[in-house]
Amino acid sequence: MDFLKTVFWIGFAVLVSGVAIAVIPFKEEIVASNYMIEISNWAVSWYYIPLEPTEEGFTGSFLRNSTFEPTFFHNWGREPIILELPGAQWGGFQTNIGFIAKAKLYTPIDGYVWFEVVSGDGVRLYIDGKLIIDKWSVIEEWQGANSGRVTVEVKAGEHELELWWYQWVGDAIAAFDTDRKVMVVENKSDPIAGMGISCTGVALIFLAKIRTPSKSKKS
Ligand SMILES: [Ca+2]
Repeated sequence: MDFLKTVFWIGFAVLVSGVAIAVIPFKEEIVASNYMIEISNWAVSWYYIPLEPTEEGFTGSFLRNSTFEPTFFHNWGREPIILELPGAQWGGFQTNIGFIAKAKLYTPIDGYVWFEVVSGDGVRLYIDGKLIIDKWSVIEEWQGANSGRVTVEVKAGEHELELWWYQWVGDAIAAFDTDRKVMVVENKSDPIAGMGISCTGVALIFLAKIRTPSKSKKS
């Protein structure tokens, strides 16, 4: 009898926990919201860099300014980069060139956004001065692009994106991408797990109740 009572109360406790898990939002999940970030065009400053960049960055002489779209993909291959810049009148740099680009980012709510950058060779992405993607190395001539992707928390309001990029050897490629969707943390219950646990509880209660009469008759 005592054993069956115990089974009954265990079943009852399991049932209550199951219902709680099904109903109470206890686990955090990152889900897409309906909000999008806005990004301005990039203001790009180009530099001629005679010396190989170091961990600190690159030093060079300013060439000119240009702009990029909010998200961009430029693959110059081994063609002179200059050819795609409007009003160009200098050189035709295929190597020894870098840029520092800045764009404004606005998000209407706190959330998470992913960014991806591609470069051959080095690239660093900063948000509000904080380094979030670091691919600052010369890749070998025959290798593909250097790329990095990160999901970062961005608070509601305006922020500054800064992109450092350089081309040293081989192909030249520069890209920045994001789907602009703001993801948010949502607390969720787990109805399926809760239902499963509740069923176990109900089964234990039934077991205790069904077995009780036959046992009591025997005793
Ligand atoms: Ca390269």
